[in-house]
Amino acid sequence: MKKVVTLGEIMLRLSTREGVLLKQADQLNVHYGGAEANVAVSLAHFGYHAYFVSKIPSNPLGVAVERHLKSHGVQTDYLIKGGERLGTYYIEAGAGERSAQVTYDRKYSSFSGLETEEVEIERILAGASLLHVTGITLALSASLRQLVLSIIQKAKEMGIKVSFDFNYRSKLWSQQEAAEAFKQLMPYIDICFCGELDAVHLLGLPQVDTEVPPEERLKVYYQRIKQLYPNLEYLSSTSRTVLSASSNRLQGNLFVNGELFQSKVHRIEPIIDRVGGGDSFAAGILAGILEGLPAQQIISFGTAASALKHTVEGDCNPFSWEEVLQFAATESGAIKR
Ligand code: KDG
Repeated sequence: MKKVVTLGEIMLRLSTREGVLLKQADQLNVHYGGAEANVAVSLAHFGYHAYFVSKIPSNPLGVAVERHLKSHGVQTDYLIKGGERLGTYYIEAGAGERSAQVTYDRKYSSFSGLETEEVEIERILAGASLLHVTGITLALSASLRQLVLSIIQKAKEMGIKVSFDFNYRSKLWSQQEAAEAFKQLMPYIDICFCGELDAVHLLGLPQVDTEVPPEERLKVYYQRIKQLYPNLEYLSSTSRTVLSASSNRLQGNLFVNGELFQSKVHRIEPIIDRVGGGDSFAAGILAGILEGLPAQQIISFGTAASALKHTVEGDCNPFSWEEVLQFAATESGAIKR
């Protein structure tokens, strides 16, 4: 099985149950999450040797987080131990028209202090087929921006596919800061997860008339991005219509060789937990690409993986390749590995 590498922060997640505000809570549910760790978990469940690179503290929370990763089959050999704390985040559950709220408590985390010199980049990348990083890491510190740039440059040199998910988080930085950092990386990326809003607000593309049908609009954006960055092989995103806190419509988009492929529209109801849905999607798309599936099957698989994630608690997707396949088969017929 192929070796894949993701790099990012894993955090303790503390969440209220539905109907309870954070300020009222006397109990919180414990999960662990972080976009790149979530992708590693999915890829491990799909059968890959998924390595997660990060820095965690040498304390009981560090032990817990490592156990969490191992319990999902993620390889933890490249976890660096040190620093003072595990980043934490809180989720106040939404209900009806009130959406969920995220509160970060992750400043000065072990990961945010990680320096490029601490990471054995060549050893980590040796034998890998894919490196996946996201914009969240870039938001956390200048030293992490340097590390991400160094690792993706080395991956390119070594002929490893590089995947980048914009994952813009407005609570971490401004659009202007993100735009600057993202543009620096774009020339090295093979697989990019970014949507229409990212194209306009982070890549600065002129807005396409909103009268143009959504599918055509997205195609225009993707064509323009591809003109700017011809290195991009795949561009992908989900289009989500939020119907309520517990109901969504979800469709996946994949742009490759100048063509846009879309999944069927999934209606997800009830949503048990939407956090990590994007990471599950990204992992599904990456797995489809690694397996050399045809584009229509890649997008069906990725979107099915995301839809399934919405039905379970926590940030991670625990479904195997076969389970996602079986679910996806209901829409597109058999997908063969
Ligand atoms: O994509 C899900 C992530 O947002 C979640 O797991 C937490 O990584 C996280 C973040 O920084 O928000």
